[in-house]
Amino acid sequence: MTRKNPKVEEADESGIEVSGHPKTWAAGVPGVYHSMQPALKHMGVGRTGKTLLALNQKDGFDCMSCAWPDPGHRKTFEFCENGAKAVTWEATPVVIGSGFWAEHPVSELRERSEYWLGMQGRLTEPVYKPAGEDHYRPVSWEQAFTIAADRLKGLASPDQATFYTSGRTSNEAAFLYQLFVRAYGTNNLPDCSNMCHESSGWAMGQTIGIGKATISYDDFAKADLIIIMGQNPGTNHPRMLTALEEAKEAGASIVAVNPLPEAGLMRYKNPQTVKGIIGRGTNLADQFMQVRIGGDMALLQAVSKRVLDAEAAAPGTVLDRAFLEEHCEGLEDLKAHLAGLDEAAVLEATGLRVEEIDELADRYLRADKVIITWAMGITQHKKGVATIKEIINLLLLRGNIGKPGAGASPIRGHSNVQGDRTMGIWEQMPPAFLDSLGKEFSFDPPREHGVDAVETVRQMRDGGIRVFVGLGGNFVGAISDTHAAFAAMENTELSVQISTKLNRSHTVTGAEALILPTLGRTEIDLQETGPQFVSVEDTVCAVHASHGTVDPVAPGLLSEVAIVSRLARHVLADSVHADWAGFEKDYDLVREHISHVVAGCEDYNRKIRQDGGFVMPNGPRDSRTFNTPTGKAMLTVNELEHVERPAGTLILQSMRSHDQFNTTIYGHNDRYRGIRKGRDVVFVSPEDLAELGLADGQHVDVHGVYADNVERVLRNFRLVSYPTARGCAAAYYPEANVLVPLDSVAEGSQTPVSKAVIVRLERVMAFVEEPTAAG
Ligand SMILES: Nc1nc2c(c(=O)[nH]1)N[C@H]1C(S)=C(S)[C@@H](COP(=O)(O)OP(=O)(O)OC[C@H]3O[C@@H](n4cnc5c(=O)[nH]c(N)nc54)[C@H](O)[C@@H]3O)O[C@H]1N2
Ligand SMILES: Nc1nc2c(c(=O)[nH]1)N[C@H]1C(S)=C(S)[C@@H](COP(=O)(O)OP(=O)(O)OC[C@H]3O[C@@H](n4cnc5c(=O)[nH]c(N)nc54)[C@H](O)[C@@H]3O)O[C@H]1N2
Ligand SMILES: [Mo]
Repeated sequence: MTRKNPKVEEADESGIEVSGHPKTWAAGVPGVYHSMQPALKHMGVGRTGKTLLALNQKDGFDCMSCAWPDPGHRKTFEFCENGAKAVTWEATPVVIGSGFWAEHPVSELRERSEYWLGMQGRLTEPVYKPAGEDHYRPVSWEQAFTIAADRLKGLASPDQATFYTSGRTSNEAAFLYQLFVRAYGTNNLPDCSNMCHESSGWAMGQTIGIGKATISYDDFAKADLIIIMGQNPGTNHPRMLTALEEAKEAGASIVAVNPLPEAGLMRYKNPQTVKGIIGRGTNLADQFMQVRIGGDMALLQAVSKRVLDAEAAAPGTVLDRAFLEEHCEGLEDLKAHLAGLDEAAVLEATGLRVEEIDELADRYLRADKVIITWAMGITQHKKGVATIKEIINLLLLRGNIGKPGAGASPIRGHSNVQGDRTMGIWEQMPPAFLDSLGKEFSFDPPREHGVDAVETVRQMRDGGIRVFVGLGGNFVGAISDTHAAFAAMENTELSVQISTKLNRSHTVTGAEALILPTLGRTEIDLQETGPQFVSVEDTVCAVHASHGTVDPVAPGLLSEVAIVSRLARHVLADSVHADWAGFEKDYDLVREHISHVVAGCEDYNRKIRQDGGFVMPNGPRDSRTFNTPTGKAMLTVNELEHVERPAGTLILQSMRSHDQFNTTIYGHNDRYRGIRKGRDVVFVSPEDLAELGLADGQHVDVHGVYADNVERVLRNFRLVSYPTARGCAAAYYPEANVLVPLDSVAEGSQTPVSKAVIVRLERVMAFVEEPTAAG
């Protein structure tokens, strides 16, 4: 039974409750308890059982909350609290009924919070907003495809359209989407990865020839040392804590590098074991390094320098000489460069003590097998690419790539963001891929690079891009410089969003707008030849099938594969040799093409049906082969630079609370950081508060400080005294996006610098304790 148009209260940000200190442990019994509650409440026992018990099981569906891999030995409850929230949010039987659109003008929806929008329930029918009107109205699928195809065909050049993808999209839908877009005539395929791990792809591509993790799941339990940098697994990859606990039990030590003492990094109570339920849990991090925001590059250089110094003191005993000679280039240049490292600059950049850095170097030297993992705290920086290159340098020095228990491991975000890239979702796919795509479908794919996410906003703003199509995601909600992004989107002629639920990008639109509702991953995807499954790739390159298990929330929903195929048919007719009508009936036909086009996916239909799927080939991991111009792994020289902070300012990072998935807000608590009933907070250390003459509980306007003098400000945020690194601050994403200038991007990858915004806090004296508009 579905329920329509529920009444949802906006949060009252004036009622924020702060406990004042971070939790020191994560998960445990409250984890399981918290996971089940929303599911039972929103879906009832039946739907809860059919979803949560199928989550990450071999014949069930892949969790959409993150790209963490499944262990070979799965448990009955192979999910975490936040996975359960993601499933509940999607599989909820609450739907948006037809009456909703007449009741709520777009101008009103625009003022609503992301929380309110998401809580309205699942989208169930295509809707269209004509130019000049303030309401969406239901239309038939045929009308919707005709409108979209007319506008796309009417553009002077295919490059006037852009086709965004968010990382939940399946391999099958992603493959068809990029085929459609390239057959239409453009490489304008920006994706969420541009805002996420793009820096990892760049740095790793240039140094080791592949932009993916060089480890597999089992390597964690074989490692001697695991260094976790710029990542908050307790909230964002909770099942990683189990792998870390197993690694510890097998003897590994763990170092966490983070400006915040994040709960999961400190201690973990495993909800799957008796010890976890009744005991103190496992102390995870053996060393916590409270680095200043943006200080990682300096830290890594300092550790590499200590490694080289140790080798100089006892030649032949420290470096992996055989590996370096056979497989690497650039050692002498790196040595020369690091010899001149300014240790005072390192201490300034990192905010750490010499002994702490020495301790990490010592741990690194004592370990034979080292894994370094990282996420947004590393990638979303101006020097993100260079910092990741320093991770690679450090690993290469002692041969920590391409041997068991060791490697470089970017921990991906969206559950299939890695697979989407493998399938060709990238504005710069290499010629070999384009050649084989063109050959398979008898056409000549465009060769010129397309636009990425930031460039999409620029070109929409400047009028070059006239049509925006989004396969999932919440583009204007997720990208930097919110107001600039809104204005850019509103400058287009048509925006089309293929979505499961309502979000900001449905309320800030082109002159005309379409919403095309789609099936989620939890749902049974029944087509003419029977129920279909899709496939996904996790952060360690394992590819496997995902089968929906609950009935679709509404009868008229189309799958992503069906929507893309039908849109392609309407736009392209039969201009490429592709059986668009056949694809949606039988996804095996799509996979057959994937077999021929995507390297590593040969014989896809067979391999995907193997127990547990298969693992993509990976040169560095499998055979220490490096697909670089020289065929060797590159040690690189990167000029040290750290984030400058003018007097009176702080460096602010934007991060996720425990109650959100990216722009989706499940609730207003951040349990592990002791925040309840609100999100408009800014975390600052007690010492900095004192220095700035401010105090916990006061309200401030947070001003971005940039040379372009555009006013970027978050109003009326509550100060929270919190043990973050000195000189640093933190606020939640997506709210903090307003502070990040569009042109503030990582060098090379163009990833918005979401983790280092220079801000000035201005006390709001006359804060009136009443609800702010729409939270
Ligand atoms: N429940 C849940 N799961 C998710 C998501 C979600 O929103 N909710 N999002 C998914 C996605 S798309 C992604 S990309 C991942 C994101 O996973 P994370 O990268 O863990 O996400 P963030 O909340 O951005 O956390 C960044 C972490 O880096 C630290 N940090 C910030 N700046 C620096 C720095 O300069 N140096 C260092 N060393 N650390 C720093 C922060 O304190 C924080 O712990 O999670 C995925 N999984
Ligand atoms: N300031 C700041 N900005 C950031 C970040 C940050 O840390 N700080 N992080 C960045 C990162 S890492 C990322 S990945 C991006 C995220 O950017 P996006 O991926 O664009 O954003 P999401 O919030 O994940 O998208 C959520 C929407 O996806 C739709 N959706 C959910 N499931 C499905 C599905 O199965 N199919 C389809 N078609 N639609 C679905 C729903 O409508 C939902 O509202 O944001 C980036 N922006
Ligand atoms: Mo991400």
